[in-house]
Amino acid sequence: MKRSQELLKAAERVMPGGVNSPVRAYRGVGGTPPFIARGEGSRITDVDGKSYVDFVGSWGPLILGHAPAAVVEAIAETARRGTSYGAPTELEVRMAEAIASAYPSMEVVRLVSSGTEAAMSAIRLARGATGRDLLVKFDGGYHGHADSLLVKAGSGGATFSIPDSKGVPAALAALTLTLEFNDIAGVRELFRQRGGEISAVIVEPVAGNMGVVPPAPGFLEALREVTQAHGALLIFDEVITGFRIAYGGAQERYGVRPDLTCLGKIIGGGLPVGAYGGAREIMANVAPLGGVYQAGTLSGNPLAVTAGLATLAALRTSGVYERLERLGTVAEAGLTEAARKAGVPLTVNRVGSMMTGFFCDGPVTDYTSARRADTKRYAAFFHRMLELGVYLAPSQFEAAFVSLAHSEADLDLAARAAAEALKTL
Ligand code: KE4
Repeated sequence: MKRSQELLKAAERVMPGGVNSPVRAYRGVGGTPPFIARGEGSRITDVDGKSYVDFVGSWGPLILGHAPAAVVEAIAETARRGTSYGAPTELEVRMAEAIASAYPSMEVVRLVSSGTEAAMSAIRLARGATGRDLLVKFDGGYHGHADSLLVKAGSGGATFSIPDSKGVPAALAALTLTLEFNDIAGVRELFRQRGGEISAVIVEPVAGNMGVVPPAPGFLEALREVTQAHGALLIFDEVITGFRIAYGGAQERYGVRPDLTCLGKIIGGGLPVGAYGGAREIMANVAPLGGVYQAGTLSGNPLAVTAGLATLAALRTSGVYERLERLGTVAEAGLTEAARKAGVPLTVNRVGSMMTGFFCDGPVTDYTSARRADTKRYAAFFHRMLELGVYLAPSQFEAAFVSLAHSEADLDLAARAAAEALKTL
């Protein structure tokens, strides 16, 4: 840990908390974050030479694992021809076509450079298209750090219990209404009262930022029906779930068609890409066609799009999602069995290759129940696992990801480490 500690000191002198994204500073679990020197397949190695089986996967993008040959080669080959033009390229057409064919609800797509940009743009579009100002999100839902969305946010917000960020004008935050995830009655009641003022509901169809919480049966269908009935748009934030829980994301897995979808992470294959899209007539509101402005110097960047295209191509190989499902099942079973043997209360929520073990007993179905989890116990578990060479998210309120690069041997190592770590709890 010596080199990481030296680097953290240097980093803290020139970056807030020594990091470029808060969750990386380990404030949720304490201790010094290992600085990573390289990644390969399912493993990462830190600057002190310790290697780990990685279940963070850069927070979701690395569904193929680290440095997959096809992606690295595609980036290198593209870079030799140039890195950015600020002009249209064929690569962007191919990416938008690939997204539109995987997501029928996304007839027209705009590429941006992050999930935050995708969600920020989607809500501006919804407000512009409907002429309404109110926005509905769910407690613990995280959609990036745009002002309107940092209200009772998950992820960093959940870890630090700063539901509302400083610097967000009260007047703006007041336009974002929040409900409990999976609370169908609450959604119906809110729309009964104020449906005519609501531009959109934005939801992670499978919550990932309060930890993994699947939609309750009928919840997504109810959102679809209620928004339709009141002329509000339904926005699926599939930045995590897109191409993760099915090639066509949550809208394929649950058969619910949103008006707008946000994508990110996997479609960049580890480089910065985000996207938002929907029906042609809604997207006709987006500049330069319509009056909703959104722009970006590096939107559709050739290197990032190339990495994404190579990743999506690999995900179209037959049997990929069956393998991810099988690996997820094995990972879940290993953790569940380890907790049972150690007599530690643990609730595991999993959808496909994304999962969270909550240190509490009883079901976790929303943000309130997720917050019952024992974060101190999670921190102790986290550090013991790190010592044993297993790299988990440094927060109870995040998802763990299995990739196609994870072997049964990796999962067996993780299960044995969990058994050992849970015993010491
Ligand atoms: P980015 O701007 O970080 O690319 O995407 C924001 C975002 C939007 N929507 C969902 C559902 C997301 O999960 C995210 C980002 N996720 C977090 C952690 N789960 C990224 C990690 C971080 O903030 O460092």
